[in-house]
Amino acid sequence: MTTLYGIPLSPFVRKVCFAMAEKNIDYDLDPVAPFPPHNQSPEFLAVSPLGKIPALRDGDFTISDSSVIINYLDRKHPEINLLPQDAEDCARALWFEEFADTKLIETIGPIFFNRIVKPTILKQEPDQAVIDATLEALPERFDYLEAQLTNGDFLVGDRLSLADVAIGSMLRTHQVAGETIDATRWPQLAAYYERLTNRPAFKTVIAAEERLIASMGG
Ligand SMILES: N[C@@H](CCC(=O)N[C@@H](CS)C(=O)NCC(=O)O)C(=O)O
Repeated sequence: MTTLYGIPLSPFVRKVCFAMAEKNIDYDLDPVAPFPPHNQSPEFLAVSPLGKIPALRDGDFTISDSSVIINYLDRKHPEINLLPQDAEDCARALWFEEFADTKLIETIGPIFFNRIVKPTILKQEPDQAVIDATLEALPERFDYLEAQLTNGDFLVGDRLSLADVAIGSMLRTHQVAGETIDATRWPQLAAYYERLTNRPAFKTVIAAEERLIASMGG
């Protein structure tokens, strides 16, 4: 039995959900929220020593961190691989994952946190100044991605890779935060996101997430 710990509203958890759906891996979701006391129980800390989501249990084996989890799953279930075999393609896929998990999160996470997490989960007022400053920084990141999307349907090579699940998950956070990619300014990026979210695996994850959002009243 494989268990994924975390709520898929987290872009890091969703990234693993996209990866597992694309790889046809069955799992149960244990919806641990990334706040005390939920992420501080001794049971959860044994699986995720930093108290962060996502974490994974696969039989007796446990491991945390979205990048590490996907790397593990790609070796354990290599039939549909997300890390390309070719060294250069693999490096580029890891680069886009890094870009998503460090740079995109900086300019999308605070919008999502203030618009969604604060009012619906933490029952706090959003900070509009933070939202405005973050929105100002985002176009530069989208310009970069737009310039990378010149070689076909995917960021790396001619099929889906880790790059797409990582970037796709952050773009989904942008959408959940109430934003849309301006197709007149970033036509490649808007079309790319649309293609990704029309994939059956992405659709399944997004539908489950929509149910979760509806249950939160958000
Ligand atoms: N590098 C980690 C980042 C995970 C992360 O930051 N998760 C957030 C939720 S989106 C979290 O658990 N935050 C709680 C905390 O930092 O205590 C990964 O890729 O899994």
